Amino acid sequence: MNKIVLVTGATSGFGEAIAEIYAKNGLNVIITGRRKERLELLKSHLENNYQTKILALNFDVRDKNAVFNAINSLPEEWKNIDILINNAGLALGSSPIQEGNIDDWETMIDTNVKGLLYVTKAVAPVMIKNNKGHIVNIGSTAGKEAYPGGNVYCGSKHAVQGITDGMRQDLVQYGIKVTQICPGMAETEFSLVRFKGDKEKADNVYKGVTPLTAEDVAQVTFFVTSGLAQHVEIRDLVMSCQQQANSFVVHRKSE
Ligand code: NDP
Ligand code: 8X3
Repeated sequence: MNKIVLVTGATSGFGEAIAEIYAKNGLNVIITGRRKERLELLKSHLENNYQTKILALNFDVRDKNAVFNAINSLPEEWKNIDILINNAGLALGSSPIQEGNIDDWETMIDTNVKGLLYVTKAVAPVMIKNNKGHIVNIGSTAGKEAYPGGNVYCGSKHAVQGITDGMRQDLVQYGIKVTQICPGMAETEFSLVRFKGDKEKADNVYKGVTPLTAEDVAQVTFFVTSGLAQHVEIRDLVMSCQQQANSFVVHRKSE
C-alpha cells in the first residue's frame, strides 16, 4: 500500500488542492469535510485522473463522536495514516470585539481549535504505534500577529501555533514530525465564508493583489512532507504573496 494522507476540509480551497497534489504523486488520500456531494465529486475526479485510491469520510470536525467513529472505523487497509493535514477551518465576521457575534466565536473556536484537537487525538495513536508520521497544522499569519477585527479568528490561530509547538514536543520521541504552515491572504472560499456570502466584500480583500492560490499552499505542504530527507523537519513556515509584507502592509496596485 502506498503512503496514506488524511486531509481535513478537502471540499474546497487548500484542502482540495492538497488532496490533489498527493493523489497526483501517488499517495492514497482520505478526504474529509461536511459537504458530501463535493467529497464524492472530488473522489471521482482524483480517481479518474490519478493512479491512486481515495476514501471519502463525511464528518464535521466539531462533532467529536463523529470524528472518533469515522477514524476508528477506517477499513484495515486505510488505518496506517502516514500524514495528517489539519486544514479544516474558517473565519466568521470581522467585527470589533465589542460587537462580535458569540455564535461565530464559538464556531471558529470549535472548528479551528477543538476540531483540530479531536482529529489529532484520533489519528496520533496509529503514528505512535508505527513510530513514524507527520502532522501538518494549517495555521495562518493571523496566528503570528492579530489585526483589527480579527480578534477571535486570530486567537484561534495563535492557539494552533501553541498546540503545534506542544504536540511536537509530545510526539518527538515517536519519530513523528509536526509542522505548522502559516499562509497569508489566499484566494479560496475563505473570504466568502467569512463575509457570509457577500461576494463584493470577499472580492475586495484581494483587490489590486495577486494573492496566494490554494495550489501554492499545496505545493509547499507537499514539499515539507515529501521533499526533504527523513531527518529534516520544518517546524514552522510562514508564506505570503509578494505584495503582502505582513498583516498590515499590503501593496495594492490600481487596476
Ligand atoms: P475554504 O473555505 O476554501 O475551505 C475550508 C475547508 O474547511 C472546507 O473544505 C470546509 O469544508 C472545511 N471546514 C470548515 N468547517 C468545517 C467543519 N466544521 N468540519 C469539517 N470541515 C470543515 O478556505 P481555505 O482553504 O482558505 O481554508 C483552509 C484553512 O486555511 C483554514 O484553516 C483557514 O483558516 C486557513 N487559512 C486560510 C487563509 C486564506 O487566506 N484563505 C490564509 C491562512 C490560513 P465543508 O464546508 O465541506 O465542511
Ligand atoms: C487567513 C489570512 O489575513 O485573512 O488566515 O487572517 S487573514
